[in-house]
Amino acid sequence: MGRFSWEDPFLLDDQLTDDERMVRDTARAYCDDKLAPRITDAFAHEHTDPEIFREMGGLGLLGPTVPEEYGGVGASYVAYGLVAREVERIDSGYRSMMSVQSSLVMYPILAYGSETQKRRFLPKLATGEWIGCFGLTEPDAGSDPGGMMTRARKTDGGYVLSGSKTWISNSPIADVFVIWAKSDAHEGKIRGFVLERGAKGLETPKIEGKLSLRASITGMVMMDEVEVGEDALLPDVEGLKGPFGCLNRARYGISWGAMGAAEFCLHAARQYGLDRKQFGTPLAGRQLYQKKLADMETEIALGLQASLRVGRLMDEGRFAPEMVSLIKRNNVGKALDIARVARDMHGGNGISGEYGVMRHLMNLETVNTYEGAHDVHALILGRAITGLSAF
Ligand code: TGC
Ligand code: FAD
Repeated sequence: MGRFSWEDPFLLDDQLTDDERMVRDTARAYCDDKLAPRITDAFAHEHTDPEIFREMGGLGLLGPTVPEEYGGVGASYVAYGLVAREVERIDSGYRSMMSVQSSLVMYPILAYGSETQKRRFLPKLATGEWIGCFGLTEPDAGSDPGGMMTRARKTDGGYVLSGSKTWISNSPIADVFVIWAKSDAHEGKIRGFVLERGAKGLETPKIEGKLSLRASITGMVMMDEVEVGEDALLPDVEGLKGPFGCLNRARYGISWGAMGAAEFCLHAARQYGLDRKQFGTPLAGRQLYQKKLADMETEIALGLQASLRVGRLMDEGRFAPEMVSLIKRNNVGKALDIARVARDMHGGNGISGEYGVMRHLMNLETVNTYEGAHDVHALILGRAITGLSAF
């Protein structure tokens, strides 16, 4: 007879390698010691601490899949997912900071960059000395990034970029900007450019007053005739498959991260129900309360197994983007439901910052929208199932 642990129902821990467990334990210890004590205050005051990049970098948590020669630790995608799960167990905003740097900035430079670009940017991004951001979304091009207006115009020595990106994580504090633009030198096809802080005509105003993801700073990237050299172009990719190649990795990480947030909510609701007595007994002893815990436990167990499976396929080079759409959509949607139920199970206390469940709920509203909205992933799957595009 096997053992059953409510904290690890399918013995996920047994399915990891020693190296993966080590990365997971490093991330967990850091999150418990350094991130958990900061989050309530950071969220309340909408404060993003750039020092967090340095701390994560020092532990090898930024771009962990990047090879050692460029400053990474050469970890597996499963290890990367485990890091996302630990970080998002604390807060989706902290995971956002980490996953943008890793999957949306370091990955495109590694996968599509020149040797000079890799050597210039990756080591400093890996240590967190430099902070990166990823500019795809525009005011009039969100779910449909192919409708972007940002243009790169060819000049003698390079390009001039004009346009504006919005809802860009990290942008107000970023040093490095991976920007996607339509290039007139490439028949109007989408190309990637790496811009640096200080370029004339580059502004990054903060978007104020978010009610979600308040520990992660978000802004615009406004480009008014920003001149860059030829060496700013990412040479090895053209078309939407450039940004989507990055999004596949980030969305995969989010599928793990959302389960981390959901696990926090399950643990919090369980403990609250054990401690809180009404009608003479602990709430956790009531059937309705237990059903909610059982539903949470089930969805988390299934979601984590699915992410692990896709992570293994990614490490083997056998994943398909639709698999990532399936787990990103499902796990985030389920985490959002779980956070809402956990908030309800905390009664009035559930709305206070102290218990954290309402913060997770508000964060997961963003996670459900960014990196492909919930319904957009349904349409990606619908197209794969029927062969008909319903966008
Ligand atoms: P479609 O015709 O489907 O494809 C155009 C080209 O792109 C290729 N492609 C992919 N390649 C690799 N991986 C994928 N997942 C790919 N999806 C598409 C495709 O093969 C084709 O290549 P080619 O060579 O034939 O040209 O394009 P479409 O315009 O119909 O796209 C529709 C749709 C809905 C799939 C897509 O636009 C979409 O996914 N929209 C959602 C947009 C999105 O996810 N934006 C994210 C912005 S970044 C962000 O949110 C960061 S938040 C980070 C944080 O803080 O954590
Ligand atoms: P829209 O595309 O206008 O969608 C609105 C609604 O319409 C959604 O419910 C959607 O599902 C639905 N919809 C859209 N198309 C269809 C359709 N064909 N059929 C049916 N329904 C449809 N972007 C970046 O590039 N970099 C970042 O770092 C980044 N960080 C972000 C951080 C935060 C906090 C937020 C909120 C967003 C961030 N984004 C970033 C932008 C994010 O990716 C977009 O918000 C997302 O892609 C959705 O685009 P949109 O907001 O324009 O919504």
